[in-house]
This record gives sequence, structure tokens and C-alpha cells, in this order.
Amino acid sequence: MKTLIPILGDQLSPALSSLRGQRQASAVVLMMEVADETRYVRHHQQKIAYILSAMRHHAAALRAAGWTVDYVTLDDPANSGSFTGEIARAVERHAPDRIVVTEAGEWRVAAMLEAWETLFGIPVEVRPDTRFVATHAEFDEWAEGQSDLTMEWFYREMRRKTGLLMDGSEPAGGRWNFDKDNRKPAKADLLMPRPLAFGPDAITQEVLALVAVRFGDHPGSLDGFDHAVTAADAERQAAVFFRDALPQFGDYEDAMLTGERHLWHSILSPYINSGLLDPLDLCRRAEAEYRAGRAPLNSVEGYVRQIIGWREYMRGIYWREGPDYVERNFLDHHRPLPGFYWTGETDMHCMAQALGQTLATAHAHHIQRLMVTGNFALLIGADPKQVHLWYLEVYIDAYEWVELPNTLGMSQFGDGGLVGTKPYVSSGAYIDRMSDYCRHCRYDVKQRVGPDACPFNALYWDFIARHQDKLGDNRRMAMPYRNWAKQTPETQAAIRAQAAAFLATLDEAEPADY
Ligand code: FAD
Ligand code: DLZ
Ligand code: SF4
Repeated sequence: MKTLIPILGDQLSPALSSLRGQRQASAVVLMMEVADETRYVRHHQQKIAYILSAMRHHAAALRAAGWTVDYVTLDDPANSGSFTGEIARAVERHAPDRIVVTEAGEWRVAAMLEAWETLFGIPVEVRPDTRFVATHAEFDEWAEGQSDLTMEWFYREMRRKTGLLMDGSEPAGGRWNFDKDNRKPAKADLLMPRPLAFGPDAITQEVLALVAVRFGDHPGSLDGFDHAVTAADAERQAAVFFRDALPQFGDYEDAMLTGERHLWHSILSPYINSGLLDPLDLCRRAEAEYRAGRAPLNSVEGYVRQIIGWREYMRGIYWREGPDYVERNFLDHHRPLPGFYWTGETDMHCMAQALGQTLATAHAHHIQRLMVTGNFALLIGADPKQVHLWYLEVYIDAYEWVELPNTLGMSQFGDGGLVGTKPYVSSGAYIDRMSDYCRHCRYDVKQRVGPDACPFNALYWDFIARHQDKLGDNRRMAMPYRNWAKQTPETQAAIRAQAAAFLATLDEAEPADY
């Protein structure tokens, strides 16, 4: 029986479920570079280059492991431009008796896979993606029993399921959560860990040339492309993280510093999401560092929480909430995202740092995404769907299943409090506490009104005032509403006028030309 095994661009794992138990002699692996995937949003140029190069390297690795791989390149003149079109051509070429594929990572592509059996008249087996800790059924079962879907409870289930950081039935160290210890600002430090940089090999250079020609009008630039594109290099990066950064990962998880792109973060998300690294394996290795006394518990618990907690939880929410989740707009926000999200040209230093590094490298760390660019978009009332499309576009680790609940849910409160119990908004004071950005900024973070006032300040209070009807009863927002009520009517009016004037400058600005 001849089996066609399509492998998608985020399924680059040797132990992929669709490969398990197959006889290599009667199987053809199909990998497809297709225009539809490269253009369903205007992906950052480095994101396209990363995925195509990682796909080409993975095809070579599969061949070396004995698989027959049929690889369709983007510049193949016969390329139909879509997954379904390429399956049709491969069915013609190979006349398979069946198709076996690992489930897709997003609704859009899942719908394609579902249509194949009818379209091609051969059995299509869609296998679960076993690279995740929780199955869809497990997440749904957990969610059914909850009054609200608090991540913390789900995370504890995942700790129990995996046994990670468990001493019998108790959490290691007697606590599930060390977040309170993990909010330290960082100082510039010459000994800060430095991740590896990978110079492009011949395959990557060919891809870079292709992307430059075909996607030169997409956001970002290809200059300085230094991402790992093979499992071996991703593994080298992981080893450096465990050795140099994990011990202080927890302490500085929320810190930001001018000119420092990585701090103590792992920078492994693109490799985990496309399959070059296995998330559970990384967690077990982090735990081993703790058990061996090389990394403290607050760091290791923080790292494990991000992966078997937040990452798994976001996937569960994505599939549970359905394809219409993307349309939710609880706060009724409709402002277009300012053009400087695509250029980085703004005199708000925190924004220029987060946007500049995003455009240069297709990466920013979590607190930049959440409390700088996400916070600003939420404060100005940006349309959450547009904000979602921007994040999907610009980040090298962005696939809808993980990006959408993070952006629309956690960051933009578009789901009205399903993912986060309160909106992640702050004035400039938070950014000042967690970074050195304000020291380098032309605005004064201490001022709320006037030409030099930090825009985040008036925007924050304006957001609070504007949404009193929807957020005023939220117990976690009681403090800001009490503080707002304490202001005199004159002060309130001055702050809201300051915000209105700033928002008017955004409305008057030219849309992005990128
Ligand atoms: P580290 O800080 O080293 O964290 C360790 C690992 O934990 C990461 O590699 C990642 O796999 C996982 N992780 C951490 N936080 C999250 C989270 N909230 N959700 C899922 N996994 C998490 N992450 C993505 O992988 N893809 C996205 O498209 C994405 N979009 C985001 C959009 C917004 C608005 C926000 C606020 C966060 C988003 N995140 C996304 C989560 C997080 O910002 C990135 O996972 C992280 O910055 C990746 O860098 P790192 O590998 O150095 O992470
Ligand atoms: C993101 C992406 C891009 C840019 N290009 C391709 C491609 O040419 N071929 C491919 O198989 N996958 C690509 N991807 C990743 C897919 O979009 C991703 O695998 C699906 O969205 C999974 O649901
Ligand atoms: Fe950002 Fe305001 Fe600080 Fe400037 S002063 S860096 S705009 S928070």
C-alpha cells in the first residue's frame, strides 16, 4: 500500500505522528513551498526565509534517514500555489492508496485537510499532533469543569500529568508558582548571556535570494539573518540557554533594556513551534538543571510554566473557541494600527526599541509584546483583529494557534476576559519600573499633561475612563477606578483632553507605506 505523507512547514519533527509506523519503502513524504502560505498575511521577510530554509534542511535530514521526499519549491513553474493544489499534483505523480497527515495547526488549514478525502477519492487519515502535552479532548474536559478558564488550574493539571517539578503529589519547593519572585528590573551587564548567531549556509543563502526577490515588499529586512535552521543548530542554541541564561531566566523574565534584544530569554520559540525542538524535552532538561542544583526553582518553574502552562493553554483556547474567535471585539475598538508599527519611527523610545528590534530580527520578548506594543495598541483602541494580523505578520514564531489567543485574548482583551481576567494596560510607570527606556526618551514619564508628558499616561487614564461601563465592575480593576474617581473634574478633563489630542495626531497621520 502506497502512502503519501504531506508534512507542513510547522511539522519539522523527526518523530511526527504521521511518520510513525510507516514503511519507508512504500511511503512518499511530500513537502510543499506554496504561495498561499507565504502570502496569507504579509509575513516578515525573515519569517518566510526561516520557514523555507528549515523546510529544505528538514527534507535533507529525512532523506538521510531513509525517507523518499518529494519536495516542491516555490519557484517550480508547475507549482499550483496551494497545499490542496500540490496534493492533487502529487496524487497524479505517485498514485497513492492513502494519505496520512498530522493535524494542521490552524482552522484555515484544517479545513483544507478535511476536504481531501472527498476531493481525491482516497482515504485520508488525520493523526493527532503528539508534540503537545494535552490532547484536544483533555483540554475540553478540563475546561468543561471550570467556572472560569484560569490558566493556573490548567497548568497544575499539566504538572501532574507530566510529573514535571513534582515531588510525589506535591509541587517541588512546596509552591506551584514563583511569579512573585520573577519581576526584577535588570541592569546593563557585560556578562549578560549572548545567544549564538548562525551564518547562512548555501541552502539558506539560496532561500534568502529567493525571498529578497519575491517578498522584498514585506515588512522587515533580511539583513543579519542569523536564525538556526536545523535541529542541530537549534539544539546548540538550547544548550547555550540552559548553560548561560536559565539560572536568571526567572528573575529577569519581565525586564527590558535599551539595545538588549534577548536578556535572559531562551529565543527558542521559532524552533519549538516549527518542530526543530521538542517542548517537553526542553522542560525535562530545565528540571534536570534544577535537580542538579545548577538553576534555581523560580527560574525553572517559570520556564516550565511558560511551556506546559501558557503555550498549551493558548492552544487549548484556540481550538475550543472556534474559527470565529478572531472576530471578537469586546471593547468595540476600531482604530487602525498606526503606520509606525511597520517602520519603527516614533519618538516614544520604548516603542521604537520594541518595534525596531521586531523589524530587524522578527523577534521581541514577551514583555515587549505585551506591555509595550500590545499595551499601546490597547490604550489607543486599535482594532484587535488588525493588531492580531500585525503580530501574525511580524514574529518569526507566529502561527495562528498561539499568536491569536495571545494577541486578541491576553493582550487586547478582545474576548472580554476569557484568557486574562483584566486588560493588560499600564501607564508609563510600569515601563519605567521594568526598563531603562524612559531615561533615554524625549518624553517625561512622570508627567501626565503637557507637551513633554509620556503618552502612555494620559492614554491609560483615558482608557480607564472610556471603558467604565465595561470594566468598572471588574474586581481586579477596582484600584484604578478608585484612583480615577479621586481626581478632580479639572484634572480628569485635562488628562482626557491630552489623550484626545494625542489620538488626533494618530488619526491625522499618513497610513503605513511599507
Ligand atoms: P521565553 O521567554 O524564553 O519563554 C520560554 C518559552 O515559553 C517560549 O520559547 C515559548 O515557547 C513559551 N511561551 C512563553 N510565553 C508564552 C505564551 N504567552 N504563549 C505561548 N508560549 C509561550 N509566542 C509564540 O510562540 N508565538 C506567537 O506568535 C506569540 N505571539 C504573542 C503575541 C503577544 C501579543 C504576546 C503578548 C505574546 C506572544 N507570544 C507568542 C508569547 C511569547 O511572547 C513568546 O513565546 C516569547 O516571547 C518567545 O521568546 P522566547 O523563546 O525567548 O521565550
Ligand atoms: C508560514 C509558512 C510559510 C510562510 N510558508 C510555508 C510553505 O511554503 N509551506 C508550508 O508547508 N508551510 C509554510 N508555512 C507554515 C504553514 O503556514 C503552517 O504549517 C500551517 O499554517 C499549519 O497550519
Ligand atoms: Fe515609553 Fe513613556 Fe517611558 Fe518614553 S517616557 S520610554 S514613551 S513609557
